[in-house]
Formats: sequence, structure tokens, C-alpha cells
Amino acid sequence: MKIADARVIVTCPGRNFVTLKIVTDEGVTGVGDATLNGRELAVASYLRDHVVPLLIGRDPARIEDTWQYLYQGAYWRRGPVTMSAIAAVDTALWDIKGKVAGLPVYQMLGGRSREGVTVYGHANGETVDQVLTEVARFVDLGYRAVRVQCGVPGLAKTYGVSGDKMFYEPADAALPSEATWSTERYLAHVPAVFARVRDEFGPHLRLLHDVHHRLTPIEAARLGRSLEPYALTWMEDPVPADLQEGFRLIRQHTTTPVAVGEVFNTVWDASQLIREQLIDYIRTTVVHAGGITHLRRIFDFAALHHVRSGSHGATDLSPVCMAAALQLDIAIPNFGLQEYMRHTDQTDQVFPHDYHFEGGYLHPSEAPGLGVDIDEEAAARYPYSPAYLPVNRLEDGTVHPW
Ligand code: GCO
Ligand code: MG
Repeated sequence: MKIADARVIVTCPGRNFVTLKIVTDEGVTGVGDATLNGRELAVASYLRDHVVPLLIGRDPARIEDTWQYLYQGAYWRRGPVTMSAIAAVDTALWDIKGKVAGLPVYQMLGGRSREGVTVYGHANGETVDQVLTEVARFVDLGYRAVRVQCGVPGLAKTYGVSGDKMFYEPADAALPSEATWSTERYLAHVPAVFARVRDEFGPHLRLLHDVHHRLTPIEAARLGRSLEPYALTWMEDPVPADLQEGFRLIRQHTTTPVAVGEVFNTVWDASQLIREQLIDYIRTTVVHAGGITHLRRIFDFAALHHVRSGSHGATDLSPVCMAAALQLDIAIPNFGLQEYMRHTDQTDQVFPHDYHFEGGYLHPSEAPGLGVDIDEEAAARYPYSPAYLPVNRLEDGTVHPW
């Protein structure tokens, strides 16, 4: 069998997605997500102009060899654009291998390690009362884990708080919108939010919080310590993680578990964090970290160091990525949690799939391959529309991580 064609499909059913569809000479197809929020066309070009020509005529069964060919063969390594492109190829080849074998991908990864994939939902509100209502809604829907984000008094807009509660979409404008941030106001408010949530929902609901890279290590240490009474499952991205040794300072001061990695692209971005056990959950995901092949490598390395998975699953990761993530989540020994934000109906129509939510768990497809596809006719009805993530500034105007 040989790869006969590979198409890069850009579509915007409410938000932009980039998808690679590989077709073999025997008519077997596979799909891979290549979406990089706010930089979509860079990956589309990387694939179209520099990768697709290298795929034609290759044996689709040689997944590892193709991965190494694209990674080592580019000479220029790592980075989100390169790794999202490689991820799309890798994911599509696993899809094809599963279809050829007549097996869901998780069977080829060693089979089930659990009955379902525990997911967390997103409760958010401008006020603590709204947050409590939203947490209750997720509990009623059956969720066992909930991420909690609350508006901060004195700030006009806060990360993670949205108007549409089920479909949070941060890429909100054709040119970046701007938000204002105050660490002082934030640190003064967050512990009180979790005190109320814990008080209302008792000790067993798993609670999470995303700091979204906004603190320094010592500020994060203070936040982690102040949240200890509320027993969070994790504090996410407390600081920008470029400086891995910075996490030592957080670790020295708090027992609140730390989750990091949604912006990482390879195991090297987290090697010190994992080796020194400076984190508890690694949040890399299929699309941004080199596909199923490389993500499996990261999770295996993490497993040796008591670090569990906690893959990113925001709306900018397409159902193709989610389908692939679930195949890995159900198989690996050190699964922790999977983020799950529902996609809009239009997105679900463009990407037909049969993974489904039940009782707090997502269940991967049992169909051969990944169990997801792209409806190219439907995709063509939604042309690309530029959208950027916001930019953040301190109250005095200084640019700050968003
Ligand atoms: C999360 C993330 C997202 C990101 C978004 C960027 O934990 O879900 O932080 O909300 O901001 O995926 O593209
Ligand atoms: Mg996050």
C-alpha cells in the first residue's frame, strides 16, 4: 500500500481548524488534526508546501519511520508549527493502520487500561454565585471533575470566564483584543472562590484551576499554599514554563499539585520538569506534541517519574484530536484526567465521530482506526476566518502573559 494523496483542509465551523486527510492507493483514508490557534495558516503551508510532497508514494504502515523522517529530516527541530504538522501526519497514519487492521487504535497501543476516560468540564462565572450555579450544572450532568474560573473584582475581563458557558472560545477577534491583568487583585480573590466551592460541594468533587501562565514562581507558591485547604486536583500553568528550574521554587512551598504542558511540543520541553518530579500532570496533547507516537513517548517517560497525563482538550483542538487523545488515554497506565470542552453542533457536523460522554467519562470509538472523519463538503461551507487569542497588559500598560 502507498500514500496516493494528502489534502490539507482549512475550515471554520465557528472557529478555525486545519485537518490533514491522507488517502492510500487502495482507498483507505486517515485524518489528523493540525490546528494551531491563531497561527493556523502557518501549519497549513508547512504541510501543503513542505510535507505533502514527501508523503506521496510512502508506505503508510511505516509510522515511526515517517515520524523520524519528518522530524530529523527537516534539520530544524521542534516548535509548534513543525510539531503540529508532524502530529497530523502521525495521527492520520495511526488511523489508517487501525482501519487496515480492523482495530480501534487503542487496541494497537496495548488495549484498555480502564473502562472510561475521566474528563473535567469548565465551570465559570463573573461572580462566585454564578460559579456555584455552573459547578452544580456540571455535577448534574455527571462530571466528576470541574475546572473553576471566576471573574476578579476590578478587572473587566478574566481568562476562562465566558458569556457562552458550554462553548468557551478565547480566540475572539480578527485582530487580537486586549485584556487587563492585576496579580494583586487575582491573588486576593481566588482562595475565597475555592473556599465557597469546596464548602458547597463537599470533599469528593475534583476541582481544578487554570492560572494561565500569569504568576512568578514565588507568587504561584503563595497561591498554591493558600489553596491547600481546598485540596485541588491541580493548579494549571502557574507560571510561563520556559524556565523549567523555576518550578523548584513552587515545589518547595506548596503541596498543591501542578499541571503543565499545553504549549509544549516535545518531551524536551518538559524533561527537567518530569525528571526532577517538579510537576504532577503533563498536559501535552496529540496535535501540538507530535502526534500519538511522540505523546506516547512523553507519557511513558512521565510514568517513570510519578507524573500522570492531563491532556489539553480546549475547543481549538478539533474532534480529530479528541478522538486520538481518547485512544491514548484509555490505553496508557498513567492516565490522570482529560480536559473536555464541547464543540459546537456545526463543528460536530464537519467532524462526524462517535466518542461519547456518559457518567463523567468519555468513551473512545470502537470503530477501526480513530473513529472520526472530516465531511469535506460540509467543511467547504465554512471558509477560514482570521481569529486571534487576546493579548494581556498590566494596569500600567505593560505586556503580560495572557
Ligand atoms: C485550557 C487552555 C485553553 C487555551 C487555548 C489556547 O486549559 O483549556 O488554557 O483555554 O487558552 O486552548 O488556544
Ligand atoms: Mg490551560
